[in-house]
Amino acid sequence: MTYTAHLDTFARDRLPAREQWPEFRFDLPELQYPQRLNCATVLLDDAVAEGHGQRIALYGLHEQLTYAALQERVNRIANVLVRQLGLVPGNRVLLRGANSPMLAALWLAVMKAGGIAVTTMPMLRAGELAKVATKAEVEFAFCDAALVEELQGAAQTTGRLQRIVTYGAGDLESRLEQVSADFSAVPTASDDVCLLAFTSGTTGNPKATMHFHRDVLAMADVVGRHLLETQPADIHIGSPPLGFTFGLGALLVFPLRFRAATVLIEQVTPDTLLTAIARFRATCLFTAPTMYRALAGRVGDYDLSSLRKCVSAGEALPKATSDLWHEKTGIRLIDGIGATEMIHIFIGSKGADIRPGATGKPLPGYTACILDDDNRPLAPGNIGRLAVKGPTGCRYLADDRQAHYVIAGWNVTGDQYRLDEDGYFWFVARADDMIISSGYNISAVEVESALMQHAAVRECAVVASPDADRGQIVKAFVVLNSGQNAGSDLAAQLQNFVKSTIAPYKYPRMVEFVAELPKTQTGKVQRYVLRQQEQQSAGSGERRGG
Ligand code: 3UK
Repeated sequence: MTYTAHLDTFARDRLPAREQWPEFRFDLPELQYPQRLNCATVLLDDAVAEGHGQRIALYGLHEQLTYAALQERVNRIANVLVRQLGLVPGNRVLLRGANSPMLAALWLAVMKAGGIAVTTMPMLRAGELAKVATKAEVEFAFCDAALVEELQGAAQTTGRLQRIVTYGAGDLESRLEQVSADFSAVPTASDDVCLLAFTSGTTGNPKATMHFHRDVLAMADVVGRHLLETQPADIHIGSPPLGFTFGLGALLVFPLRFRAATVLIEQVTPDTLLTAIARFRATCLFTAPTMYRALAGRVGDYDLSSLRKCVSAGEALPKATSDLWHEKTGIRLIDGIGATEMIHIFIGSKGADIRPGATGKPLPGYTACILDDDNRPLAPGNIGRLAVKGPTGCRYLADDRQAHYVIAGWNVTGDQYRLDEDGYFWFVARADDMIISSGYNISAVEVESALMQHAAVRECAVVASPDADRGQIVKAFVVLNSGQNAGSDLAAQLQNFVKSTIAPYKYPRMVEFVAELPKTQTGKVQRYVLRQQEQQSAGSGERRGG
């Protein structure tokens, strides 16, 4: 029997069968973790023991916490969990709130108490929260008082979530005064589950990915150490919620692991983000490609001289966006592909190794290849399915879809990629976003990247629209920059522009101007929503030319 500190074996019992696990590799010396490992000890208690207690760990808009103050806060929350609420190691604790120092402390306290954090996006509604609470069999919840209504809705429909403690309006705060400031971390196993992260896919039944204490440290020891080279003087900042593993790593785990600081702001808009970068003198920025485009237009109004690194993830980074940001700030974006299943980024490049337009090379500790339809690795130059293995990987909680993501030990992300002769990986499309028009394979993203180079275009999404003659045709949904006139003249201009930028057969035969694009809560464009819309209007005979 392997070592575990979990008295509640819910998560362990729902891991996929061993033969369905991906192959895990721990080739680097920094990935050799001891059998007993609590990630909160390494992230927090060790930092204080090493003498960082008086340095700032977390900056928020309303408070800032040193490493010592954070440790005390975390200990008190852990005591509330264990002594007042009765948490047993292995119990699930749902966390709901906008990014803030308190939310970060709550997450660390769940780790320290040996619980399992069920992180959620602040925008989720009662119906979605109900699915999460049911699937994860959640016992406890900490919720920002301002967001509690939807959670109470979920509690009513599911009968779960009977112990919700709110913060921000005094409930948790007064409990913290009643308990001790000392708490020793529960001696969890490195392979005890500590995090259930739901995938951002919005279709149907959500998938919960399961991550161990060692996975939390592995993302820091690969991405923080090798891609970002995080140093104690760094100050991280950005937009992804802590409920998205992109944000959890970038805005909490990496900075603490390397004794740096992080800025956690609740309402992220281009202006609040730029204001906070200037105010806190942030050094390392994390956000998605569309936000970089929005920021680029306003950088002149702010002092961004503290910024040294900027990371883009979550969606393909068009070369035009990378070039625009470079032109405006002098900083070349670090692109990285990550996934909730892999917990964080596994392919990316930094500094002089960056090739704008390519995602990059596998990070130290990871290997990647392109598989053909028979799951054989393809030679460079061919388009196929991206497959990866390394220290982290996919384990869905009790879900048959494990067999789709893990194939012959590889994690298969659902992305079409191409490898070049120099070992760089180039994003082609999400497998579902390939358009087949008159027998030609056309990548939606390639057409979008071309459109985006046109000065009138703010954002766009390209999808297949059913067509009687060609099977499918390329259709572009375009959001214009202000001051542009939507109309058939501009549509024709954009079509010609694409024809002169990439192979003419790829041009969008239909262009529709829209005020905004449908997006997931992690900021990804929902091309499938537009695709469905096209299928429905084709079915009902309502077709508009363009
Ligand atoms: C797409 C990218 C091209 C790709 C994530 C960083 O996005 C994250 O996780 P999700 O589970 O989505 C995974 C899918 O998103 N994608 C992400 N990054 C890129 N496509 N270029 C990129 N740079 O389709 C992937 O399969 O929401 C990102 C860190 C942690 C994360 N969870």
